[in-house]
Amino acid sequence: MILKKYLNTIVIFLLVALLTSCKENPKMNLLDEVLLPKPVLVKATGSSFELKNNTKILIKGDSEELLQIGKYLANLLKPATGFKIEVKTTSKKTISNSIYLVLTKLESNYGEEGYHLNITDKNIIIKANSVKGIFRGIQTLRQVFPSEIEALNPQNRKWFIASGEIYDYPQFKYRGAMLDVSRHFFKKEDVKKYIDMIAMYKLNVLHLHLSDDQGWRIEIKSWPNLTTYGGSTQVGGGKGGFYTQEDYKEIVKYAQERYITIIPEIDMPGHTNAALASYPELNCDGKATKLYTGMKVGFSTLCTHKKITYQFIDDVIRELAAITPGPYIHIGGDESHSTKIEDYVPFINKVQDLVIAHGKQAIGWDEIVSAAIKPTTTVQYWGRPKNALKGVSKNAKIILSPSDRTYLDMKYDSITKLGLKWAGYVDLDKAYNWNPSTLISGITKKDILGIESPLWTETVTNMEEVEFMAFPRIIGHAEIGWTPDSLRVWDDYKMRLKKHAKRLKIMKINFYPSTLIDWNESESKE
Ligand code: IFG
Repeated sequence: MILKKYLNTIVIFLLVALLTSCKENPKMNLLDEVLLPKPVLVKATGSSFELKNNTKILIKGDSEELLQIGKYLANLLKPATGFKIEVKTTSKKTISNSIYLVLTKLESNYGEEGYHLNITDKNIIIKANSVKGIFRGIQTLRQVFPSEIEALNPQNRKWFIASGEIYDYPQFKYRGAMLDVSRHFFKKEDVKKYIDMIAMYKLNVLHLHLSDDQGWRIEIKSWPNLTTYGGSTQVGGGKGGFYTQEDYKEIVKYAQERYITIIPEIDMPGHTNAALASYPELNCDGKATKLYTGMKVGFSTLCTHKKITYQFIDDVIRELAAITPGPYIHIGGDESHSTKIEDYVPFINKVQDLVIAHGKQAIGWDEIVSAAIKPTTTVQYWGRPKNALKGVSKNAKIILSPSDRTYLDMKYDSITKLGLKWAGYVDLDKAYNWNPSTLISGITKKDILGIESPLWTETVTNMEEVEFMAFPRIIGHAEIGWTPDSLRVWDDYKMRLKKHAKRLKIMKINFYPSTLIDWNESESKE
Protein backbone atom coordinates (compact mmCIF):
# COMPACT_ATOMS: atom_id res chain seq x y z
CA MET A 1 0.00 0.00 0.00
CA ILE A 2 2.76 2.41 1.04
CA LEU A 3 4.75 1.73 -2.16
CA LYS A 4 1.63 2.46 -4.23
CA LYS A 5 1.11 5.71 -2.34
CA TYR A 6 4.67 6.92 -3.01
CA LEU A 7 4.82 5.55 -6.55
CA ASN A 8 3.13 8.68 -7.97
CA THR A 9 5.60 10.94 -6.19
CA ILE A 10 8.56 8.91 -7.45
CA VAL A 11 7.22 8.98 -11.02
CA ILE A 12 6.65 12.74 -10.90
CA PHE A 13 10.13 13.27 -9.43
CA LEU A 14 11.74 11.17 -12.16
CA LEU A 15 9.78 13.00 -14.86
CA VAL A 16 10.83 16.40 -13.54
CA ALA A 17 14.43 15.23 -13.22
CA LEU A 18 14.35 13.90 -16.77
CA LEU A 19 12.82 17.09 -18.16
CA THR A 20 15.21 19.41 -16.38
CA SER A 21 18.26 17.33 -17.29
CA CYS A 22 17.55 17.36 -21.01
CA LYS A 23 16.17 20.94 -20.90
CA GLU A 24 17.89 22.66 -23.79
CA ASN A 25 20.02 25.73 -23.10
CA PRO A 26 18.43 28.75 -24.81
CA LYS A 27 18.98 29.12 -28.53
CA MET A 28 21.43 31.97 -29.23
CA ASN A 29 23.21 33.23 -32.34
CA LEU A 30 26.93 33.91 -32.03
CA LEU A 31 26.70 36.09 -35.16
CA ASP A 32 24.60 38.57 -33.16
CA GLU A 33 27.46 39.23 -30.76
CA VAL A 34 29.51 42.43 -31.20
CA LEU A 35 33.17 41.53 -31.57
CA LEU A 36 35.81 44.25 -31.88
CA PRO A 37 38.23 43.72 -33.64
CA LYS A 38 36.10 41.66 -36.03
CA PRO A 39 37.45 38.08 -36.08
CA VAL A 40 38.59 36.36 -39.26
CA LEU A 41 35.83 33.71 -39.13
CA VAL A 42 32.80 33.19 -36.88
CA LYS A 43 30.57 30.09 -37.14
CA ALA A 44 27.36 30.02 -35.08
CA THR A 45 25.95 26.69 -33.91
CA GLY A 46 22.72 28.07 -32.47
CA SER A 47 22.91 26.81 -28.87
CA SER A 48 24.46 28.30 -25.74
CA PHE A 49 26.76 27.63 -22.80
CA GLU A 50 25.86 28.63 -19.26
CA LEU A 51 28.59 29.94 -16.96
CA LYS A 52 27.78 28.82 -13.45
CA ASN A 53 29.26 29.19 -9.98
CA ASN A 54 30.74 25.70 -10.27
CA THR A 55 32.11 26.15 -13.78
CA LYS A 56 35.86 25.42 -13.77
CA ILE A 57 38.71 26.88 -15.75
CA LEU A 58 40.91 23.94 -16.69
CA ILE A 59 44.45 24.21 -18.04
CA LYS A 60 45.64 21.31 -20.16
CA GLY A 61 49.31 20.64 -19.47
CA ASP A 62 51.37 22.13 -16.66
CA SER A 63 52.11 25.64 -17.89
CA GLU A 64 52.43 27.99 -14.91
CA GLU A 65 52.02 30.91 -17.34
CA LEU A 66 48.76 29.45 -18.60
CA LEU A 67 47.58 28.93 -15.01
CA GLN A 68 48.18 32.65 -14.43
CA ILE A 69 46.07 33.48 -17.48
CA GLY A 70 43.37 31.17 -16.16
CA LYS A 71 43.37 33.17 -12.94
CA TYR A 72 43.27 36.39 -14.98
CA LEU A 73 40.11 35.08 -16.71
CA ALA A 74 38.55 34.03 -13.40
CA ASN A 75 39.27 37.50 -12.01
CA LEU A 76 37.66 39.09 -15.08
CA LEU A 77 34.46 37.08 -14.60
CA LYS A 78 34.18 37.41 -10.81
CA PRO A 79 32.96 40.98 -10.12
CA ALA A 80 29.81 40.80 -12.29
CA THR A 81 28.93 37.15 -11.60
CA GLY A 82 30.11 36.82 -8.02
CA PHE A 83 31.44 33.40 -9.04
CA LYS A 84 34.68 32.22 -7.42
CA ILE A 85 35.70 30.14 -10.43
CA GLU A 86 38.22 27.39 -9.65
CA VAL A 87 41.29 27.33 -11.88
CA LYS A 88 43.38 24.17 -12.08
CA THR A 89 45.50 22.05 -14.38
CA THR A 90 44.09 18.80 -15.67
CA SER A 91 45.24 15.89 -17.72
CA LYS A 92 41.89 14.12 -17.59
CA LYS A 93 39.49 13.81 -20.50
CA THR A 94 37.28 16.76 -21.34
CA ILE A 95 34.36 17.27 -18.96
CA SER A 96 31.35 19.56 -19.25
CA ASN A 97 30.72 22.85 -17.45
CA SER A 98 34.36 23.85 -17.98
CA ILE A 99 36.44 26.44 -19.78
CA TYR A 100 39.59 24.86 -21.24
CA LEU A 101 42.73 26.81 -22.08
CA VAL A 102 44.87 24.61 -24.31
CA LEU A 103 48.28 25.16 -25.89
CA THR A 104 48.34 23.26 -29.14
CA LYS A 105 49.77 23.42 -32.65
CA LEU A 106 47.51 25.54 -34.82
CA GLU A 107 48.21 26.23 -38.50
CA SER A 108 51.21 28.55 -38.93
CA ASN A 109 49.11 31.52 -40.11
CA TYR A 110 47.72 31.72 -36.56
CA GLY A 111 51.17 32.77 -35.41
CA GLU A 112 51.70 33.65 -31.76
CA GLU A 113 48.50 35.64 -31.31
CA GLY A 114 45.92 33.61 -33.25
CA TYR A 115 43.43 31.33 -31.47
CA HIS A 116 40.49 28.96 -31.91
CA LEU A 117 37.54 29.65 -29.60
CA ASN A 118 35.00 26.82 -29.50
CA ILE A 119 31.82 27.25 -27.43
CA THR A 120 29.35 24.37 -27.10
CA ASP A 121 26.43 23.82 -24.74
CA LYS A 122 28.82 21.68 -22.66
CA ASN A 123 32.05 23.71 -22.45
CA ILE A 124 34.36 26.36 -23.88
CA ILE A 125 37.76 25.59 -25.38
CA ILE A 126 40.37 28.19 -26.32
CA LYS A 127 43.30 26.79 -28.27
CA ALA A 128 46.43 28.65 -29.39
CA ASN A 129 50.07 28.17 -30.34
CA SER A 130 51.13 30.32 -27.38
CA VAL A 131 49.77 31.75 -24.13
CA LYS A 132 49.69 35.11 -25.90
CA GLY A 133 47.13 33.65 -28.30
CA ILE A 134 45.06 32.29 -25.41
CA PHE A 135 45.10 35.78 -23.90
CA ARG A 136 43.87 37.32 -27.14
CA GLY A 137 41.14 34.67 -27.33
CA ILE A 138 40.04 35.55 -23.79
CA GLN A 139 39.42 39.13 -24.95
CA THR A 140 37.05 37.77 -27.59
CA LEU A 141 35.35 35.42 -25.10
CA ARG A 142 34.80 38.46 -22.88
CA GLN A 143 32.88 40.15 -25.69
CA VAL A 144 30.71 37.08 -26.30
CA PHE A 145 29.36 37.52 -22.76
CA PRO A 146 26.61 40.15 -22.30
CA SER A 147 27.95 43.66 -21.66
CA GLU A 148 26.97 43.28 -18.00
CA ILE A 149 29.97 40.94 -17.57
CA GLU A 150 32.07 44.13 -17.39
CA ALA A 151 30.14 45.43 -14.35
CA LEU A 152 32.14 45.75 -11.14
CA ASN A 153 29.21 44.68 -8.94
CA PRO A 154 27.27 41.38 -8.99
CA GLN A 155 24.50 41.29 -11.60
CA ASN A 156 21.51 39.20 -10.62
CA ARG A 157 21.17 37.23 -13.86
CA LYS A 158 22.06 34.01 -15.66
CA TRP A 159 25.13 33.93 -17.87
CA PHE A 160 24.31 32.18 -21.12
CA ILE A 161 26.60 32.79 -24.09
CA ALA A 162 26.03 31.85 -27.72
CA SER A 163 27.70 28.69 -28.99
CA GLY A 164 29.89 28.47 -32.07
CA GLU A 165 33.46 28.59 -33.31
CA ILE A 166 35.77 31.54 -33.85
CA TYR A 167 38.95 31.21 -35.91
CA ASP A 168 41.07 34.34 -35.58
CA TYR A 169 44.53 35.86 -35.99
CA PRO A 170 45.97 39.36 -36.62
CA GLN A 171 47.01 40.81 -39.98
CA PHE A 172 49.79 42.94 -38.43
CA LYS A 173 52.27 41.97 -35.73
CA TYR A 174 52.59 45.51 -34.31
CA ARG A 175 49.33 47.11 -33.09
CA GLY A 176 50.20 49.99 -30.81
CA ALA A 177 49.08 52.97 -28.79
CA MET A 178 51.35 55.85 -27.79
CA LEU A 179 50.80 57.97 -24.69
CA ASP A 180 52.67 61.27 -24.39
CA VAL A 181 53.38 61.45 -20.63
CA SER A 182 55.71 64.42 -21.09
CA ARG A 183 53.44 67.31 -22.08
CA HIS A 184 51.18 66.25 -19.23
CA PHE A 185 52.32 63.63 -16.73
CA PHE A 186 50.08 60.59 -16.06
CA LYS A 187 50.71 58.60 -12.89
CA LYS A 188 51.44 54.87 -13.19
CA GLU A 189 47.90 53.91 -12.13
CA ASP A 190 46.56 55.84 -15.13
CA VAL A 191 49.02 54.14 -17.46
CA LYS A 192 47.95 50.73 -16.11
CA LYS A 193 44.30 51.67 -16.73
CA TYR A 194 45.16 52.58 -20.32
CA ILE A 195 46.96 49.24 -20.64
CA ASP A 196 43.82 47.42 -19.49
CA MET A 197 41.70 49.32 -22.00
CA ILE A 198 43.94 48.70 -25.01
CA ALA A 199 44.39 45.03 -24.03
CA MET A 200 40.62 44.54 -24.51
CA TYR A 201 41.04 45.34 -28.20
CA LYS A 202 44.11 43.12 -28.67
CA LEU A 203 46.66 45.92 -29.01
CA ASN A 204 50.13 44.61 -28.17
CA VAL A 205 52.34 47.73 -27.85
CA LEU A 206 52.30 50.77 -25.59
CA HIS A 207 54.85 53.39 -26.68
CA LEU A 208 55.55 55.83 -23.83
CA HIS A 209 56.76 59.27 -24.96
CA LEU A 210 58.89 59.78 -21.81
CA SER A 211 60.77 62.99 -22.58
CA ASP A 212 60.15 66.25 -24.39
CA ASP A 213 60.58 70.01 -24.00
CA GLN A 214 58.05 70.21 -21.15
CA GLY A 215 59.14 67.29 -18.98
CA TRP A 216 61.54 64.36 -18.43
CA ARG A 217 59.52 61.50 -16.95
CA ILE A 218 61.86 58.55 -16.33
CA GLU A 219 64.46 58.41 -13.54
CA ILE A 220 68.02 58.09 -14.86
CA LYS A 221 70.18 57.40 -11.81
CA SER A 222 73.38 58.71 -13.40
CA TRP A 223 71.65 62.01 -14.35
CA PRO A 224 69.24 62.65 -11.42
CA ASN A 225 68.36 66.27 -12.27
CA LEU A 226 66.55 65.05 -15.39
CA THR A 227 63.58 64.10 -13.20
CA THR A 228 64.11 66.05 -9.98
CA TYR A 229 64.28 69.29 -12.01
CA GLY A 230 63.40 68.38 -15.60
CA GLY A 231 60.35 66.42 -14.43
CA SER A 232 59.05 69.10 -12.09
CA THR A 233 56.59 70.78 -14.42
CA GLN A 234 54.45 70.29 -17.54
CA VAL A 235 52.40 72.20 -20.14
CA GLY A 236 50.52 74.92 -18.29
CA GLY A 237 52.95 74.96 -15.35
CA GLY A 238 51.50 72.12 -13.26
CA LYS A 239 53.73 70.08 -10.98
CA GLY A 240 54.54 67.41 -13.57
CA GLY A 241 56.00 64.23 -12.12
CA PHE A 242 58.04 61.23 -13.15
CA TYR A 243 58.38 57.44 -12.92
CA THR A 244 61.07 56.07 -10.71
CA GLN A 245 62.75 53.07 -12.27
CA GLU A 246 60.67 50.93 -9.89
CA ASP A 247 57.48 52.59 -11.16
CA TYR A 248 58.57 51.97 -14.75
CA LYS A 249 59.34 48.29 -13.99
CA GLU A 250 55.85 48.00 -12.47
CA ILE A 251 54.31 49.39 -15.65
CA VAL A 252 56.41 47.05 -17.80
CA LYS A 253 55.34 44.02 -15.70
CA TYR A 254 51.67 45.01 -15.80
CA ALA A 255 51.88 45.36 -19.58
CA GLN A 256 53.77 42.07 -19.95
CA GLU A 257 51.03 40.24 -18.02
CA ARG A 258 48.69 41.46 -20.75
CA TYR A 259 51.08 40.57 -23.56
CA ILE A 260 51.75 44.23 -24.30
CA THR A 261 55.29 45.42 -25.01
CA ILE A 262 56.38 48.76 -23.55
CA ILE A 263 58.47 50.88 -25.93
CA PRO A 264 60.18 53.83 -24.19
CA GLU A 265 60.89 56.94 -26.24
CA ILE A 266 63.65 59.43 -25.47
CA ASP A 267 63.04 62.08 -28.13
CA MET A 268 66.26 63.61 -29.50
CA PRO A 269 68.09 65.72 -30.64
CA GLY A 270 65.04 68.02 -30.69
CA HIS A 271 62.24 68.06 -28.10
CA THR A 272 64.93 68.11 -25.39
CA ASN A 273 64.41 71.31 -23.41
CA ALA A 274 63.69 69.43 -20.16
CA ALA A 275 67.17 67.82 -20.35
CA LEU A 276 68.80 71.09 -21.47
CA ALA A 277 67.22 72.89 -18.50
CA SER A 278 68.49 70.17 -16.14
CA TYR A 279 72.16 70.13 -17.22
CA PRO A 280 73.98 73.25 -18.52
CA GLU A 281 76.74 71.08 -20.00
CA LEU A 282 74.28 69.59 -22.52
CA ASN A 283 73.86 73.06 -24.08
CA CYS A 284 76.35 74.32 -26.67
CA ASP A 285 76.75 77.63 -24.75
CA GLY A 286 77.12 75.78 -21.43
CA LYS A 287 74.08 77.58 -20.01
CA ALA A 288 70.99 75.73 -18.83
CA THR A 289 67.75 76.76 -20.50
CA LYS A 290 64.63 77.66 -18.52
CA LEU A 291 61.96 75.04 -17.90
CA TYR A 292 59.32 75.30 -20.64
CA THR A 293 55.57 75.00 -20.06
CA GLY A 294 54.26 76.14 -23.44
CA MET A 295 53.16 74.16 -26.51
CA LYS A 296 55.66 75.19 -29.17
CA VAL A 297 57.86 72.59 -30.91
CA GLY A 298 61.18 72.58 -32.75
CA PHE A 299 63.08 75.17 -30.71
CA SER A 300 65.44 72.87 -28.78
CA THR A 301 68.45 70.73 -29.66
CA LEU A 302 71.08 68.76 -27.77
CA CYS A 303 74.59 70.00 -28.57
CA THR A 304 75.54 67.47 -31.23
CA HIS A 305 79.21 68.62 -31.28
CA LYS A 306 79.96 67.85 -27.61
CA LYS A 307 81.38 64.51 -26.45
CA ILE A 308 79.41 64.72 -23.20
CA THR A 309 76.18 64.64 -25.18
CA TYR A 310 76.93 61.08 -26.30
CA GLN A 311 78.06 60.07 -22.82
CA PHE A 312 74.69 61.37 -21.62
CA ILE A 313 72.79 59.45 -24.30
CA ASP A 314 74.82 56.29 -23.68
CA ASP A 315 73.99 56.48 -19.94
CA VAL A 316 70.30 57.08 -20.64
CA ILE A 317 70.02 54.24 -23.15
CA ARG A 318 72.01 51.88 -20.94
CA GLU A 319 69.77 52.48 -17.91
CA LEU A 320 66.59 52.34 -20.00
CA ALA A 321 67.62 49.17 -21.85
CA ALA A 322 68.31 47.46 -18.51
CA ILE A 323 64.68 47.91 -17.40
CA THR A 324 63.05 47.40 -20.81
CA PRO A 325 62.58 43.71 -21.73
CA GLY A 326 61.05 44.64 -25.11
CA PRO A 327 63.25 44.72 -28.22
CA TYR A 328 62.86 48.44 -29.03
CA ILE A 329 64.03 51.83 -27.83
CA HIS A 330 62.45 54.80 -29.62
CA ILE A 331 64.93 57.66 -30.22
CA GLY A 332 62.42 60.22 -31.50
CA GLY A 333 64.24 62.34 -34.11
CA ASP A 334 61.22 64.44 -35.01
CA GLU A 335 60.99 68.20 -35.59
CA SER A 336 64.67 68.89 -34.99
CA HIS A 337 64.24 72.32 -36.57
CA SER A 338 67.10 73.75 -34.46
CA THR A 339 69.61 71.07 -35.51
CA LYS A 340 71.44 71.59 -38.79
CA ILE A 341 70.92 68.58 -41.11
CA GLU A 342 74.69 68.14 -41.32
CA ASP A 343 74.69 67.75 -37.53
CA TYR A 344 71.44 65.78 -37.33
CA VAL A 345 72.57 62.95 -39.62
CA PRO A 346 75.75 61.97 -37.75
CA PHE A 347 73.87 62.42 -34.46
CA ILE A 348 71.17 59.91 -35.46
CA ASN A 349 73.82 57.51 -36.81
CA LYS A 350 75.65 57.63 -33.45
CA VAL A 351 72.49 57.24 -31.36
CA GLN A 352 71.33 54.32 -33.54
CA ASP A 353 74.68 52.61 -32.80
CA LEU A 354 74.32 53.27 -29.06
CA VAL A 355 70.88 51.61 -29.06
CA ILE A 356 72.27 48.58 -30.89
CA ALA A 357 75.29 48.46 -28.54
CA HIS A 358 72.83 48.09 -25.66
CA GLY A 359 71.11 45.17 -27.35
CA LYS A 360 68.03 46.94 -28.62
CA GLN A 361 66.59 47.95 -31.99
CA ALA A 362 65.91 51.61 -32.73
CA ILE A 363 62.64 53.16 -33.80
CA GLY A 364 62.47 56.79 -34.90
CA TRP A 365 59.94 59.23 -36.34
CA ASP A 366 60.18 59.33 -40.11
CA GLU A 367 62.70 62.21 -40.28
CA ILE A 368 65.43 59.73 -39.28
CA VAL A 369 65.52 58.37 -42.83
CA SER A 370 67.95 61.17 -43.74
CA ALA A 371 70.53 59.30 -41.64
CA ALA A 372 72.22 55.99 -42.47
CA ILE A 373 69.50 53.93 -40.83
CA LYS A 374 70.13 50.20 -40.57
CA PRO A 375 67.57 47.54 -41.67
CA THR A 376 67.02 46.68 -38.01
CA THR A 377 65.85 50.25 -37.39
CA THR A 378 62.11 50.90 -37.78
CA VAL A 379 60.67 54.11 -39.22
CA GLN A 380 57.50 55.50 -37.66
CA TYR A 381 55.66 57.33 -40.44
CA TRP A 382 53.64 60.29 -39.23
CA GLY A 383 53.27 62.51 -42.24
CA ARG A 384 55.85 62.57 -45.02
CA PRO A 385 55.27 59.76 -47.56
CA LYS A 386 58.68 60.43 -49.14
CA ASN A 387 60.31 59.66 -45.80
CA ALA A 388 58.41 56.38 -45.52
CA LEU A 389 59.45 55.46 -49.08
CA LYS A 390 63.06 56.35 -48.31
CA GLY A 391 62.88 54.15 -45.20
CA VAL A 392 61.66 51.23 -47.29
CA SER A 393 64.44 51.87 -49.80
CA LYS A 394 66.87 51.40 -46.87
CA ASN A 395 65.11 48.09 -46.01
CA ALA A 396 63.60 49.47 -42.82
CA LYS A 397 60.16 48.34 -41.71
CA ILE A 398 57.47 51.00 -41.34
CA ILE A 399 55.04 51.65 -38.48
CA LEU A 400 52.14 53.69 -39.86
CA SER A 401 50.88 56.56 -37.69
CA PRO A 402 49.35 58.88 -40.32
CA SER A 403 48.59 62.05 -38.33
CA ASP A 404 45.35 62.70 -40.28
CA ARG A 405 44.03 59.22 -39.38
CA THR A 406 45.63 57.98 -36.17
CA TYR A 407 46.63 61.07 -34.16
CA LEU A 408 44.22 60.85 -31.22
CA ASP A 409 44.92 64.46 -30.24
CA MET A 410 43.28 65.66 -33.43
CA LYS A 411 39.92 67.30 -32.75
CA TYR A 412 36.87 65.30 -33.92
CA ASP A 413 35.33 68.45 -35.39
CA SER A 414 35.34 72.22 -35.06
CA ILE A 415 33.54 72.19 -31.70
CA THR A 416 35.76 69.63 -29.96
CA LYS A 417 37.28 71.53 -27.04
CA LEU A 418 40.31 69.29 -26.52
CA GLY A 419 43.02 68.53 -29.02
CA LEU A 420 44.72 70.23 -31.96
CA LYS A 421 43.71 70.55 -35.61
CA TRP A 422 46.92 71.00 -37.64
CA ALA A 423 46.37 67.60 -39.35
CA GLY A 424 42.67 68.27 -39.86
CA TYR A 425 39.55 67.08 -38.04
CA VAL A 426 39.44 63.29 -37.51
CA ASP A 427 35.99 61.88 -36.77
CA LEU A 428 35.29 58.13 -36.47
CA ASP A 429 34.93 57.62 -40.23
CA LYS A 430 38.24 59.26 -41.12
CA ALA A 431 39.95 57.24 -38.36
CA TYR A 432 38.49 53.99 -39.72
CA ASN A 433 38.27 54.33 -43.48
CA TRP A 434 41.85 53.63 -44.56
CA ASN A 435 43.92 50.54 -45.26
CA PRO A 436 47.58 50.40 -44.19
CA SER A 437 48.55 48.34 -47.25
CA THR A 438 47.31 50.99 -49.70
CA LEU A 439 47.85 54.19 -47.69
CA ILE A 440 51.10 55.15 -49.44
CA SER A 441 51.66 54.03 -53.02
CA GLY A 442 54.91 52.12 -53.16
CA ILE A 443 54.48 50.79 -49.63
CA THR A 444 52.88 47.35 -49.44
CA LYS A 445 51.96 45.01 -46.60
CA LYS A 446 55.40 43.37 -46.55
CA ASP A 447 57.00 46.77 -45.72
CA ILE A 448 54.64 47.45 -42.82
CA LEU A 449 55.36 46.24 -39.28
CA GLY A 450 51.98 47.57 -38.14
CA ILE A 451 50.12 50.67 -36.99
CA GLU A 452 50.13 52.86 -33.90
CA SER A 453 47.77 55.51 -32.49
CA PRO A 454 49.66 58.36 -30.79
CA LEU A 455 47.92 60.51 -28.18
CA TRP A 456 49.89 63.74 -27.75
CA THR A 457 48.86 65.51 -24.53
CA GLU A 458 49.50 69.22 -24.98
CA THR A 459 45.78 69.74 -24.35
CA VAL A 460 44.92 66.46 -22.58
CA THR A 461 45.38 66.55 -18.82
CA ASN A 462 43.65 63.54 -17.22
CA MET A 463 42.32 60.04 -17.91
CA GLU A 464 38.77 61.22 -18.64
CA GLU A 465 40.17 63.40 -21.40
CA VAL A 466 42.44 60.58 -22.60
CA GLU A 467 39.37 58.34 -22.90
CA PHE A 468 37.40 61.06 -24.70
CA MET A 469 40.12 61.48 -27.34
CA ALA A 470 41.10 57.82 -27.64
CA PHE A 471 37.67 56.18 -27.63
CA PRO A 472 36.13 55.09 -29.87
CA ARG A 473 38.76 55.97 -32.53
CA ILE A 474 41.38 53.60 -31.12
CA ILE A 475 38.87 50.72 -31.35
CA GLY A 476 38.73 51.32 -35.10
CA HIS A 477 42.52 51.40 -35.24
CA ALA A 478 42.66 48.14 -33.30
CA GLU A 479 40.41 46.59 -35.95
CA ILE A 480 42.54 48.00 -38.77
CA GLY A 481 45.63 46.40 -37.19
CA TRP A 482 43.95 43.05 -36.59
CA THR A 483 41.16 42.35 -39.08
CA PRO A 484 41.72 41.59 -42.79
CA ASP A 485 40.93 44.69 -44.91
CA SER A 486 38.41 42.62 -46.91
CA LEU A 487 36.26 42.11 -43.80
CA ARG A 488 36.19 45.77 -42.78
CA VAL A 489 33.12 47.77 -43.86
CA TRP A 490 32.27 51.16 -42.33
CA ASP A 491 28.50 50.56 -42.07
CA ASP A 492 29.03 47.19 -40.37
CA TYR A 493 31.64 48.69 -38.02
CA LYS A 494 29.24 51.56 -37.20
CA MET A 495 26.51 49.10 -36.18
CA ARG A 496 28.88 47.09 -34.01
CA LEU A 497 30.25 50.23 -32.38
CA LYS A 498 26.73 51.46 -31.66
CA LYS A 499 25.91 48.21 -29.84
CA HIS A 500 29.32 48.22 -28.13
CA ALA A 501 28.52 51.59 -26.52
CA LYS A 502 26.57 49.82 -23.74
CA ARG A 503 29.75 47.96 -22.78
CA LEU A 504 31.80 51.18 -22.80
CA LYS A 505 29.19 52.82 -20.55
CA ILE A 506 29.25 49.88 -18.11
CA MET A 507 33.06 50.17 -18.03
CA LYS A 508 32.65 53.91 -17.46
CA ILE A 509 34.91 54.70 -20.42
CA ASN A 510 34.27 58.35 -21.30
CA PHE A 511 34.01 57.83 -25.06
CA TYR A 512 33.12 60.51 -27.60
CA PRO A 513 29.53 60.01 -28.82
CA SER A 514 30.22 61.00 -32.43
CA THR A 515 27.30 62.52 -34.32
CA LEU A 516 28.07 60.02 -37.10
CA ILE A 517 26.31 57.30 -35.08
CA ASP A 518 22.74 57.20 -33.74
CA TRP A 519 23.68 55.90 -30.31
CA ASN A 520 20.22 55.44 -28.85
CA GLU A 521 19.89 51.82 -27.82
CA SER A 522 16.28 51.39 -29.02
CA GLU A 523 17.30 49.69 -32.27
CA SER A 524 20.41 47.98 -30.97
CA LYS A 525 19.57 44.73 -29.14
CA GLU A 526 22.42 43.33 -27.02
N1 IFG B 1 54.06 66.76 -33.76
C1 IFG B 1 55.05 66.41 -32.75
C2 IFG B 1 54.51 65.96 -31.41
C3 IFG B 1 53.24 66.69 -31.00
C4 IFG B 1 52.24 66.62 -32.13
C5 IFG B 1 50.90 67.18 -31.69
C6 IFG B 1 55.26 64.24 -33.87
C7 IFG B 1 56.13 63.09 -34.26
C8 IFG B 1 52.80 67.36 -33.32
N2 IFG B 1 55.87 65.31 -33.29
O1 IFG B 1 54.06 64.18 -34.07
O2 IFG B 1 55.50 66.17 -30.42
O3 IFG B 1 53.52 68.03 -30.65
O4 IFG B 1 49.89 66.86 -32.59
